[in-house]
Amino acid sequence: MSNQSLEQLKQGLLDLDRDAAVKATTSIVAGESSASVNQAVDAVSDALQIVGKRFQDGDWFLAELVYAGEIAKDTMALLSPLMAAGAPEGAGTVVVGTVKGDLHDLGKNIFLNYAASAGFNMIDLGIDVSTQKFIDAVKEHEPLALGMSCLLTSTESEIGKVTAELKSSGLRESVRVIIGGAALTQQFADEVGADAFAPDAITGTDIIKGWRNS
Ligand code: B1M
Repeated sequence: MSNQSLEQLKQGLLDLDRDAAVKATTSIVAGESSASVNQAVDAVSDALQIVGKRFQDGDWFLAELVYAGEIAKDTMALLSPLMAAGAPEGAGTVVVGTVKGDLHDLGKNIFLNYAASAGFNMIDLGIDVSTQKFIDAVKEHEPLALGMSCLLTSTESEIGKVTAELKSSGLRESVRVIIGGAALTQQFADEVGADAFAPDAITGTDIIKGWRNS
């Protein structure tokens, strides 16, 4: 990452300097920098990886984790409208949410924006979504895919509850299930009977594009 605005964006997050991060993002959004919106999203993700490591290692505390999350949200609010620009119409509906007990939504929202920019009609159930809410949304919207995001190992069992309930409600054959988030793996997806695990938002979008065309 050699671009100055990208460096300033990443450094702003790591210094917990909201003004610097927002200023760098604004300059990228305004086209004053040669950096692309996708590169800016990657810079935010890279910075959050480092934030997570600092928290895990005990170098940063919860207040810093929370504030970094807020700055990331501010920058993503500026980047998101551009990610969705120029979407072709009619790719199909995808219901997406973060599982019950989990409040992380930055990664889910990035997936949501990439998929929306590929023309999918995205129904966002938000965070802390119960099994019943996922099931009700599948009944209501009859989506091509149901997406669940999960970042906490303590909440990953929620995904298995949803796939089990889809099965017992007779809905499992009508919808594909895609899961993503730092806590998850392909092996876990296989265990809970999800159709796919997406390690990142672009792969996730490619997977549902494949389903649309199959
Ligand atoms: Co939290 N947190 N957090 N946190 N947090 C993690 C996840 C953690 C790994 C940090 C650490 O210790 N290293 C750790 C989890 C450990 C574990 O369970 N294994 C952790 C913890 C412990 C906690 C709390 C419990 C802390 C506490 O209170 N003591 C608490 C839990 C609250 C709750 O949810 N109930 C908590 C709270 C928070 C904040 C609210 C402060 C904030 C979230 C703000 C927000 O989301 N609005 C926060 C943050 C920012 C993080 C880290 C630093 C960054 C997460 C993030 O947004 N990453 C995180 C550390 C880390 O992940 N390394 C951490 C960037 C994002 C783009 O990545 O979400 O993985 P990610 O999404 C990627 C892909 O995974 C994929 O696409 C995205 C882009 O390519 N993807 C999908 C994600 N979902 C997808 C869905 C798809 C497809 C692709 O299809 C449906």
